[in-house]
Amino acid sequence: MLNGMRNLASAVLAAFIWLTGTPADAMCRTDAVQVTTIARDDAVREIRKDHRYTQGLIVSDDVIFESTGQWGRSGLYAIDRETGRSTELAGMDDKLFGEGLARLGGRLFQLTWRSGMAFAYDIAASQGDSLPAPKVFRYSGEGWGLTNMQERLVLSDGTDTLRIIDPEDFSVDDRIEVSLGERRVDRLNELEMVEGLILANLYGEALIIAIDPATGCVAAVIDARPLVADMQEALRQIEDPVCGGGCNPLDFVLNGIAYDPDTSELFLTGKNWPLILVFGNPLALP
Ligand SMILES: [Ca+2]
Repeated sequence: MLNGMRNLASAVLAAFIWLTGTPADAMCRTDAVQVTTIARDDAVREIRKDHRYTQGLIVSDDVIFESTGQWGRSGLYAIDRETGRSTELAGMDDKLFGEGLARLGGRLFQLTWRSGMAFAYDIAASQGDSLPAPKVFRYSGEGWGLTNMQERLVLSDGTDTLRIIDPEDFSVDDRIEVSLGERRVDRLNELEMVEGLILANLYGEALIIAIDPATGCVAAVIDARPLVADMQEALRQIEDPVCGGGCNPLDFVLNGIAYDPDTSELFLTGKNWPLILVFGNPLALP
C-alpha cells in the first residue's frame, strides 16, 4: 500500500520549492496538492535488468523501451517486461549523449542532450532486433525528457518550462510554465504522461511532480525519497563495474518513469539501477 504523508511532505516540498524556484507569474493552489510517499516495499514487483545510464523509459505493449546516455555509451534498448532481458535496438554516435524517449504512433522519438538532434525510429518497420535508420529532427537548446500528449510531444530541457512539440517537424507549438504555489519548479527532467497529467522528476531530487498541462500547476507529488534511500543501500551491495565505487551520487539518481495505461502501473528506475520497480495506482488519482 502507498502511504500518504500529506502534511509533512507538503511542508518539506513547499520549503524545497521556495528555496530554489523563481517567482511564478500566476498563483497555483497548493492546498489540493496530493502527496504520496513510496518506498521499495510498496512495489508490486521488481524487474531485474542490466544497469545502464537510464535517461528515458516507456512501456509499450509487452516491451519496456529505454534510452541511455553518456558519451560513447548512449543507445536505445528493448527490455522484456517479464524477464528483464535487454536487446540493443540502436546505438548512438560517440559524440552524442542520449536523453528522453517517447512513442507516438509507430515511432519512437529519442532526444540528445546538447546536440539539438532527435531521432525518430519507425518501429513498425523493424526487422528482428534491428531498426531502420531514423529520421533526424533538429531543435534548439538542450533535450532532457520527452513524452507524448495526444498527437504531440512534450519536451523538458532542465528549466521550469516544457515545450509542446509538433512531431512532424519538431517546431514548438506551445509552452507550459510549471509552478507550485507562487514558485516556478525547475530542473524538470524525465517525463511521462499519466492519466492526463505530465509526470516529471526533478533532476537530482527523489521527487516526481504531476503537472496539469492546462495550467502548469503541480497537482500531485510522489515523494520517492524512501525508495531512493532503499535503492542506494541496495546499490552499495552490488559490485559496480561502471565506476568501481567512486561514483558521483548524480550517477545513481531516480530517472526513468513509464506508465502502462492498461494495467495502471507505474514503472520507476534510476541511473545505473539494476532494477525497474513496478507500482500500482501511483497517484490514487480521483
Ligand atoms: Ca518516460
